[in-house]
Amino acid sequence: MIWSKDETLSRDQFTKIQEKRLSETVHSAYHNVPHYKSKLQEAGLEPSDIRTLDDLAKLPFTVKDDLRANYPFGLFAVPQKDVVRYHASSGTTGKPTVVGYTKNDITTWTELIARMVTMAGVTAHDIAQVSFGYGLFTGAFGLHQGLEHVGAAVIPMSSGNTEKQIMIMKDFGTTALIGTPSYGLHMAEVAREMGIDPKKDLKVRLGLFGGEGSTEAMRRELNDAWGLFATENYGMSELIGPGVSGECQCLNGMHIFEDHFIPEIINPDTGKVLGPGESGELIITPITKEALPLLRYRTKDITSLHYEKCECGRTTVRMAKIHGRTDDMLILGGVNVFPSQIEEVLFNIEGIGPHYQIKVYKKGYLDRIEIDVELIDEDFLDSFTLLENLNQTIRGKLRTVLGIDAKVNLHEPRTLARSEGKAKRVIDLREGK
Ligand code: DLL
Repeated sequence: MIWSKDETLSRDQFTKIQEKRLSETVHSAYHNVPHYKSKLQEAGLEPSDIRTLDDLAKLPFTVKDDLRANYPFGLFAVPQKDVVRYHASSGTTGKPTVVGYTKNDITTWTELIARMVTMAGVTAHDIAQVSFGYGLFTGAFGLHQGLEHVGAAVIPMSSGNTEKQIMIMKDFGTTALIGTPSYGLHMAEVAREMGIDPKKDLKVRLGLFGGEGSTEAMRRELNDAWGLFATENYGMSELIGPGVSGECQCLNGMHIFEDHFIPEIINPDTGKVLGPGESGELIITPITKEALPLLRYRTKDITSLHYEKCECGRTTVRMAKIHGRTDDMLILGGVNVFPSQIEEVLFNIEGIGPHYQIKVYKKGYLDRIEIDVELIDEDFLDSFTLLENLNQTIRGKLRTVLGIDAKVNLHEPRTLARSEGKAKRVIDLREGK
């Protein structure tokens, strides 16, 4: 089922809507946000210079530091009385990035999540367990309101307290699980430890995963562990929260809601706009947000855009899986590698579990990498030869597939830290990181 006819417009119709809404957004930003007025003036632009999609590239980019420099509400385009909700992104250091919503923004968000969950297969018959953390994080509230909007029964479980999650899941008959993919894997493991087979004893048929990267190998693990159908969705607090894009059941990439967001892909080093299918940094201009308009926001997420027809009937452009961030690329002995590529290699090796952590540090002038992985089978521990062979296999695969030399540490089953939200996969111990 398709939630809204606005997901099936012709390219011309999308262009018309985008141009009209882009112009409104630029006007609002210019007249209501001093930061944008001076940015546009510096670039020698008047709002009326931005009329068509071709004009978009004239606009300056917005970056996270612009939000930081205007903390907390400096980029808001509406008076405080019109704001009905605040959220903030966690941010590992310093102050969080604050975002705000008007009543209309909340309505838009709810509508977009309704589209996204419908696309993933959720209907009014579903019982949806939201296992994202409720609070300043946009994940839980965003999904919650859209799921209710389609008529699903929502269990606002939040993250953590995993045994209770499983109990509720069993007793309430949860059919759709909403959370990060890493937490999804952890929950399945806890269920099994409780003597519950997620495939046989639970009714979860859909998994809607997002908020962090995941590979196809991880999707297979999730599908196998739960006996569910996993889809992925993408979003970002600054842009709205979850609800920027999501996969339909054809699994052809994530459909972007183009009547609300204009996507571009740029070369992150030069800023040059790239064409369909080319990989680079995703830039998004939200075109219906009232409280916090952002022009050409640099997401730092690396993906590509695909306009070919999708069998589901939606005509919106699709973005490929995020295969890294411009700031999480590791350069090891001159080889560029993303943590997601390491994950893909690890997940395809038998005998090790899906939990891992990467440590990067300096030895002399060289960057070195150490990967902690976990054994699935305790029996390995009894045989030095088996352990050594497995270690060699992992190192060999990393060398042949990615060209990197890593130290691999094998750990006993269930000993590495588990995530209840976004997994911290990389610990960078190099100075200044
Ligand atoms: O994570 C919003 C969200 C919540 C999306 C729940 C989907 C589901 P932030 O905390 O601001 O917002 O983090 C945004 O998370 O720039 C990506 O790097 C990463 N991210 C989100 N979804 C995906 C995904 C929410 N499907 C940042 N694949 C983004 C890869 C993702 N990375």
